[in-house]
Amino acid sequence: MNDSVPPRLTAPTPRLLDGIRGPADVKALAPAQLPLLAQEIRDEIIAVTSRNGGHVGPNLGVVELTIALHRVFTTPEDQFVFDVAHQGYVHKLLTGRSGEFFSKLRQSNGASGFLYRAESEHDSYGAGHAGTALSAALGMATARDLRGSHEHVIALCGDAAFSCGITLEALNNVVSSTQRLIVILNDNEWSIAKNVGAISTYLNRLSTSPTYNKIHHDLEAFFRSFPVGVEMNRVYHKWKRETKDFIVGSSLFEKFGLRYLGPVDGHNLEALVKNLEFAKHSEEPVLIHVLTKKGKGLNAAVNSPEKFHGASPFDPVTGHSMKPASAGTPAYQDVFGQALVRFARADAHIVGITGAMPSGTGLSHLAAELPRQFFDVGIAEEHAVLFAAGLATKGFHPVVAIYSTFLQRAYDPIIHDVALQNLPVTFCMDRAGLSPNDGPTHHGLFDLAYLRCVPNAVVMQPKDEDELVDMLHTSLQHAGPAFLRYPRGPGVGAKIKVQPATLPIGHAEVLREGSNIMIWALGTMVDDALKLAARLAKEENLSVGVVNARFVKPLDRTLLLSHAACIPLLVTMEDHVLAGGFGSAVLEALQEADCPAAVERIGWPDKFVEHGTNVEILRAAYGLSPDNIYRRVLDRWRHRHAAEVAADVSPAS
Ligand SMILES: Cc1ncc(C[n+]2csc(CCOP(=O)(O)OP(=O)(O)O)c2C)c(N)n1
Repeated sequence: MNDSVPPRLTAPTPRLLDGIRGPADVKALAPAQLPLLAQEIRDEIIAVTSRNGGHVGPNLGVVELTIALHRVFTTPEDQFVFDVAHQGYVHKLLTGRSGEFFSKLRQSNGASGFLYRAESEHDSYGAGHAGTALSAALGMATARDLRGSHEHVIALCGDAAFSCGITLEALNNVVSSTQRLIVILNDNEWSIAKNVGAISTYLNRLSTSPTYNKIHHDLEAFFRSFPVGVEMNRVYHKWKRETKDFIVGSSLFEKFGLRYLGPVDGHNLEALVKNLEFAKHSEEPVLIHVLTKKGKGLNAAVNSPEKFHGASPFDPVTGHSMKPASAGTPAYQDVFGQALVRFARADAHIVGITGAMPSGTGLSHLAAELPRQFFDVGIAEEHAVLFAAGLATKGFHPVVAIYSTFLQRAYDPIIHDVALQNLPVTFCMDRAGLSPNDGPTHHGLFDLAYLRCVPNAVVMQPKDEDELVDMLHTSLQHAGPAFLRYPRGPGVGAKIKVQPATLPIGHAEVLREGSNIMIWALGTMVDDALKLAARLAKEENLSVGVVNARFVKPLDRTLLLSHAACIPLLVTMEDHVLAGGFGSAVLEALQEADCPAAVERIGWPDKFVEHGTNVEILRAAYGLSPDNIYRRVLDRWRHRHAAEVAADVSPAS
C-alpha cells in the first residue's frame, strides 16, 4: 500500500462535491473522476474539522472505502451500519448533507458528529459507542431474511471494535442467523491509541505475512489482465482463498463461518469496488479485510494518529492545536492522572485500568511513569471491571478510569462482581455532565441514577480539582467500591494542596450560611450555586446558603434534615438527569424522615440532550442557564413565601 500523502490536485470550480446531492450522483461519476472527488472530500473534512474539531483521522482514512460503498450499494435501501459512527463524515457528504449543514458539524443546528436515524434516511443505524455494529447489522440482516426482502446489510467495523466482547458475540452468531451479511474490517492498526491485545497482533500477522502478500499481489496482477466480471472475481477469490489457506491456514473469520477476502488496499478504489462487488453477489457471509491509513491526506494526522483521532480545532496546514489555552488551568483528567501517579508511586498495590482511552482518562501519566501498574484492556469495559474485581480480591486497589457514558456498558459487573463482594475498586468517571459537541451518546448524565441504587457504592463528585485529589485519596483508603464523577475539560483553577485530605465519607460541606434558601449543590454546580446565592442576596435581599454536597451516597442526612427543619426552601443543583439523581436522593431522604420540606430541583430533564456548540448554549436550550435557574428559584421562593404569609393570616392558624 502506498502510504504517502497524495499530491494535491487543484480542484476546478465548481467542485465535484458540490454536485453530489445523493448516492446516485456518486454512481454517475466516471471512475477517473473519483480520485478528485476523494481529494475534495478530504479537503472539506480538513477545512471543517480544523474549525470545529472532530474525528479527523478516522474519516480521512475511509474516504475511498465510503466512496466505493456508495458506488456498489444503494442507500437508503441497502443498509450501512458504521461502528461508533465517528467515521461517518464521508457518508454524510455523499448523502446530501454537504454545504452549510456539514460546515456546522458538531455545532448547534449542524450535522452530528455521529450517525442518527433522525438526521437522514441514509443513516440506517445510530451509534456513538463502540462494538455495536456487527450485532445490529446481524439483526437487520435477519429481519430482511424473515421479511423476505433483498437489501444488502453491510457492517463497517474498525480493528479495535473487534476487541469488543459484543463484536465477538455477534461474530459467534453470524452463520446461525443469516447467509447474507457483509462485514468490512477497517484495519488501521489504531484504536484511539495504538490498538492492543491478541486480536490486534493476529490482524497484524494476517495483513503482513510476506509470503502470502507476495503471492496475493502476483495473483491480483495476473487477474487484472482479464476483463473484470463477477465470474472472474469468483475464480480469483477461490484461487486466492486456497492459496492463502495453504500458506497461512484458514483465518479466524473463516473458522466463524465467514468468507475472508483480503487484505485489500483501502485506498485503492478499483480493488475496493471489485471486492465489494464480489461480496454483494456472495451467497455466504463475507468479511473484507481492508487496510487503511488513519489520517490519510493530512501529514500531521498520519504522524499523530492518537491526537487526530478526535481533534480539537487545529491549524489545517501545520496541524497545531488552536484550542484556547484555558489560562493554564489543567483538565480534570490530567489532575486525576497526575495525582494517581503520586499515590501509585507510594503504593505498588494501586493499579490503573483503562478501556482504550489512556489519554482521554489521564491514565497516560501512569502509563508513562509506572507502566507495570497500568493496564489498557482495549474497548472492553465489562472486562475492565471484572479484571479489576479479580485484582481487588488479591489485595490490589484498582482504579478503573472510564468515561461516565462508557461505564454504562459495565453495569452488571459493577453490581454482580464489585459491589456485591464489596471490593475496593475506585471508579473514576470523566465526562460526567455534557460532552456538548458529541451529543447524546456521549453525555454523562445517567451515572448517579444507575449507581445510587447499588448497595455498598460510595458516590461522590468534587467541586474542584483539589477536592478531586482529596476524593481519590479518600477512595483509595476506602475498603469498598467508590465512584468519582467529574466533568470534561479544565477545572476551576483551584490550587492543589501538598497533602491531600481524607474526607469523612457521607459528610457535606457548608460553604455559605443562609436562612431563607439553602442550595445543596453537587460538583460543578457548586460554583453556579455560589453565584446564584450572591445574586439572590444582592438583588432580592435574601439570605441564601450553599452546601457542597460532596457525597450523593451516602448523603449527609443529618445536615440535610437540620436545614429542612428551619429553612423554608431547599434547592438542589446537579449536572445530571433529575430522574434518580442527586435531587431525587434528597427527596427520598426527606420523605423517609417524614419531613415536608419545599424542594426545587435543578437538573437535566427526562430527554436525550442533543449535541450543540457548547455547554452554555445547551444549558440555555433546556432551561438551565444561570438566568433561567435564577428565575425558577426566585419564583419558587415567592410562591413559597406567599403561601407562608397566607397560612400566617388564615383564621385557622
Ligand atoms: C464503549 C465505548 N468505549 C470507548 C469508546 C471510545 N472510542 C471511540 S472510537 C474508539 C476507537 C475505535 O477504533 P476502531 O474501531 O479501530 O476505529 P478507528 O477509529 O480506528 O477507525 C474508541 C476507543 C467508545 N466510543 N465506546
